[in-house]
Amino acid sequence: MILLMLACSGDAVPPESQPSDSASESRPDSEIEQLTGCSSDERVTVGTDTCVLEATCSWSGSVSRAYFGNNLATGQDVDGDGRDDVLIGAPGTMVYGDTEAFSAAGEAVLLSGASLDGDGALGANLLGGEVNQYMGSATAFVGDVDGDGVSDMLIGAMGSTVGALDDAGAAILVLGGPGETLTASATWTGGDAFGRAAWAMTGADIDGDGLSEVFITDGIKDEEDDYLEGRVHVWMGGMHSDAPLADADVVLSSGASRSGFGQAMASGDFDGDGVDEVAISSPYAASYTGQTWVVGQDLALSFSFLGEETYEIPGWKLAAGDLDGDGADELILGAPLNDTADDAAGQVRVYAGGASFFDEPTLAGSFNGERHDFQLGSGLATGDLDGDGDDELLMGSVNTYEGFVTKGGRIYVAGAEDLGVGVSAATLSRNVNGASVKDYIGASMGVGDLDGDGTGDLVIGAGYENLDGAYDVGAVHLFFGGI
Ligand SMILES: [Ca+2]
Ligand SMILES: [Ca+2]
Ligand SMILES: [Ca+2]
Ligand SMILES: [Ca+2]
Repeated sequence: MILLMLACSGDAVPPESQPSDSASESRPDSEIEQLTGCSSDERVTVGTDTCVLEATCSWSGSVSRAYFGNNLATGQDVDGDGRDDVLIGAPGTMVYGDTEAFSAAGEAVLLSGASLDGDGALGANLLGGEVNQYMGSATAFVGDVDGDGVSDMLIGAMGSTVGALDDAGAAILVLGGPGETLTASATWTGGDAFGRAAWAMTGADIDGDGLSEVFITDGIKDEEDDYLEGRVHVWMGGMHSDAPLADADVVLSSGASRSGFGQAMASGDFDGDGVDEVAISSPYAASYTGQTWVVGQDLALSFSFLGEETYEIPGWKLAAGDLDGDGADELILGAPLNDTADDAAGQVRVYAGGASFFDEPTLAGSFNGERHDFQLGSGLATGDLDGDGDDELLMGSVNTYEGFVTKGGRIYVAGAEDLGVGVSAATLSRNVNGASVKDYIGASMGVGDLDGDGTGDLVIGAGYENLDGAYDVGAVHLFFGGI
């Protein structure tokens, strides 16, 4: 354990002992000893320079490049037992059929919060069924779509073949409830090769009828990996069946070419009227200054605001949370290439929620990355980690370096007491560091009350973590709340 902690601290491990991109796998995948749940009775919380490997509970993928935890969803109860759960995407997972194996068919797997009462075993899953389908390329908990009182979920499969179109992608609605498997209730399919359906997904009840609307992005990138205009498809709450995404109840597009509309989305009640809105980013709009839209019940693209500087990619990630406890959610925007502190040190900006939100967004605070190329804002999440009723803000910085550990990644925790304009992330007293070179932690994380004690628990996805010498197996680590 001491050696592992040294790897996290980053100054005692010579570079030749760290894996590199070009090295071949040193052992076959079948020998990977997976991390499978809670290994300790000690409930570890996040402090200063906490190592991700100190987590009380950890899970991992099963093969090299499974990218287990590359994305995850939490903060809602989707199996109906009263405890929050975690849906983990592992889009590179190898899936074994009766006669053949499908590489990168992918998987989404549910961790029921209640399983932590036992050994923390993973539960129901949904497996891909074709090579490079990337099931679990995105995951979202979307609230109660069908009105049975249980939250529902969306699973993206970016590489799904649709008709003759490779890589058209699909978004799969799985209704919540108890069960041994995750079963598709409706599959919404993309219509463009390389359209990459389900790039981003969220759910929110924007008309206040008690049923969640779902928002699904596609058309973000072309075959050259260049950004396109992007589209956001909205299905109103209720029962749904299989359909092309193009047949959604409403299709939003900003009309700005190569703007990346829908790169990220976040749902929250920004004006505090008790009904949710949805924020949608266009990080490349307005000549690379970026534009963030917020839509309400009428789904009109009538409100937006611009970024602060060109090429900062504002809205690469978005989040919503009530940091100050006034009943309205703040809108939080990550601009990982912002240069305020240093080149691409990155910045996270917090816009105050409240009755005047739609008059003009007011900056309630901003955090700057510590150093050159740290890319603060490459991941965002919110949740109440200390149980005081107000949300904490979690900010990822995927490109940190610490001693010889380059690109290990770091997650900073900030509370309302830390809010100010131009605060350096270096001054924050709670953070979690990636374990080793190119773990890139900070892109994937969330907060859910998994153990039911009333405080949120921090769930960290480390999709690029190595295990047993195998590369990018990926892992998910749990730190209990109650700081
Ligand atoms: Ca549950
Ligand atoms: Ca439901
Ligand atoms: Ca609704
Ligand atoms: Ca509202």
